[in-house]
Amino acid sequence: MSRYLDMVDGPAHVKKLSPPQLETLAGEIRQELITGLAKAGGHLGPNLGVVELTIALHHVFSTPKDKFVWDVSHQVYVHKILTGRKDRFHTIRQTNGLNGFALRTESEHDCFGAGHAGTALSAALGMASARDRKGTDENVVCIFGDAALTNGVSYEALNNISHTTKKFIGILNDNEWSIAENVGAINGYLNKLIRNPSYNKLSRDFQNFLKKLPKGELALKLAHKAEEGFKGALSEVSLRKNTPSVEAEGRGGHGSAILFEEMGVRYLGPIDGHDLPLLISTLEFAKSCDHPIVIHILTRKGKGFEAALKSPEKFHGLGPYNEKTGETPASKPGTPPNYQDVFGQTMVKLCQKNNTLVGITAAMPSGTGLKHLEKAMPERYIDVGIAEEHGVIFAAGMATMGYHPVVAIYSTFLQRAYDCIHHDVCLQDLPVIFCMDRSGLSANDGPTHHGLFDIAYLRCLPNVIAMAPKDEDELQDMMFTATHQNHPTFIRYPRGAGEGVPIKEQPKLLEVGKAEVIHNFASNGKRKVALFGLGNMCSIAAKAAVQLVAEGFDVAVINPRFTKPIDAGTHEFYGRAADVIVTLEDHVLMGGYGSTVLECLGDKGITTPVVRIGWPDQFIEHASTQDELRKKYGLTAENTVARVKAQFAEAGITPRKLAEVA
Ligand SMILES: Cc1ncc(C[n+]2csc(CCOP(=O)(O)OP(=O)(O)O)c2C)c(N)n1
Repeated sequence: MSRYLDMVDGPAHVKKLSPPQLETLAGEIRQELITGLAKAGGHLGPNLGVVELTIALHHVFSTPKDKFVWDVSHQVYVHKILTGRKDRFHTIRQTNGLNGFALRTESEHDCFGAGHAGTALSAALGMASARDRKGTDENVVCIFGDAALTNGVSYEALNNISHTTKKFIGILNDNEWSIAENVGAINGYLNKLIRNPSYNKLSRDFQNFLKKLPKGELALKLAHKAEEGFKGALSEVSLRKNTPSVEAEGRGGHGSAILFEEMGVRYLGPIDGHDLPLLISTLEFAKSCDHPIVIHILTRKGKGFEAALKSPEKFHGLGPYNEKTGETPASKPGTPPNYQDVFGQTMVKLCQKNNTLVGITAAMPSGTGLKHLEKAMPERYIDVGIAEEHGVIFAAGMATMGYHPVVAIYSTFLQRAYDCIHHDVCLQDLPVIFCMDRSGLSANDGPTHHGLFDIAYLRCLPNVIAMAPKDEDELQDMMFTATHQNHPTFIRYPRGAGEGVPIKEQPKLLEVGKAEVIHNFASNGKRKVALFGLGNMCSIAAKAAVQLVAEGFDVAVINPRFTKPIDAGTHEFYGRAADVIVTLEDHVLMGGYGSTVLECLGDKGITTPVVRIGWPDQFIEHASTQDELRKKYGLTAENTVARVKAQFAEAGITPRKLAEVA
């Protein structure tokens, strides 16, 4: 039997369907999401939660003229399906496939790209302001989650709305969850809005609006009916919430002021975000408003898939799963532990011996591995919400009081807090430890999530100690070493599994600024190549070394360990001893570790050629695997060998002559 979904190629088709047909379409889309993502994974839970909302948005508004701005934009899969990308949906997050986030270059219906949280309200307000200045009439709709309200930027935008425009539509998609459970006072506040009967009814002007519609009385009846049904759902939602509500008296006359209204933005809600007719009427109303409005909708992450409803955190974003049961494949026996787990377990180990340590996450307990600390020593675990700037300054404050905070934030998200690192931590030379997971590629996510810039953005700051472990055991040593420093200390390590080395029971202290020579020259009269493999590139360097030795070179392999301060002595020694230096880094070449080496050698007047292997000066796309991208951009042992040989060839040293030297 053919599906409505098969007939929907664009938003115009969504407009033609009646409410019952749209309900059927919603069911079909849910199924498409569940089956379409099973093979390669993706953000299933958040997208199952916004099926009705996205359909209603496309039913009421007209993209690309109207603008939908999605916060984070991990929940745009349904939007992609409805805007001409249905046939490619099964390619999402894979090589040459659809990106997992909104992407301006992918579709004219994606008016603003994202991947980081908290940007949507500002971007949408910018669009509304531009529209007003131009005198055009597009609608700008901003869809943001409850967790976006843990992020400071969102409030900066809210603070500006009523002074900027009269036409602005915000949709607060409240499902109670960030990736993990949402945290902080705002969570309790939203809970209070949901529970408070004064808000749980249709506002008078909304009722008047409905009455004026053709078949308005019927629409009103439907809305009331939906409201009744919704109240049943509400008590269920309220029971699920275990956070205390905010009980302080506010100025709004209901025990608390409505935050949005106090900021000059009309508040409507909460609305059942799965009730299509009610959503459509509400959006029509919002469209007709001549004042900024926020509609608070309640949705359930994972709706329509039992396993996802049961485990919202797991199904926020995941790899392949069984489309019937939701089960995920067990990792293959012998798979080394993930860096994030080694980090989390080491935190527990270190915290048990050192009372000054605390672990801070910005809404990523699982992703960073800090959940291990949360479980073992909850009193030493702090989740600040999606608030990287606050988290870093908060850590700086703790450091002034004798604590040694460990801030666990992905490399890419730490970019948010750059000024805080500079102004609050480094300038005051405070002993905050930064553990930056996902330094390197986050292949399926793509350019918003690759952590390829941190060496460059940190190495220009005074007082910084920055390092990168070659394996999971060295991560432990580096964390231990960091706890002995009285300066800002940064450790970058990649996503995913470690190298499979044994992890010592007790970590050891490393000498700051000292590289590790893994394999020295044989001094056998052959051409000398010194390979400096930073972090996870050390194992690639070791592989390249084997091939280069087979090709007749004398090869040294060095693990630089520190990008700041770099080991000037060791670099100078090899700079003078080797015929060619090679640096390998999982980072952009511009300003990265290889640049540091060039500067170091240049300062000493050493002119030995330096072959730099790393990421080029461009944003790297997403792909199915890290290996595919490494191959494409030459971050491989094979390319290292080829580059070394090319370097000698350029200097007029042919393989024959090489053999002669040997
Ligand atoms: C600056 C930043 N920090 C952390 C993240 C990781 N992250 C992605 S989605 C998400 C939670 C989003 O929750 P919400 O906005 O409520 O949307 P939901 O998934 O619940 O629909 C987080 C913390 C991010 N994308 N950006």
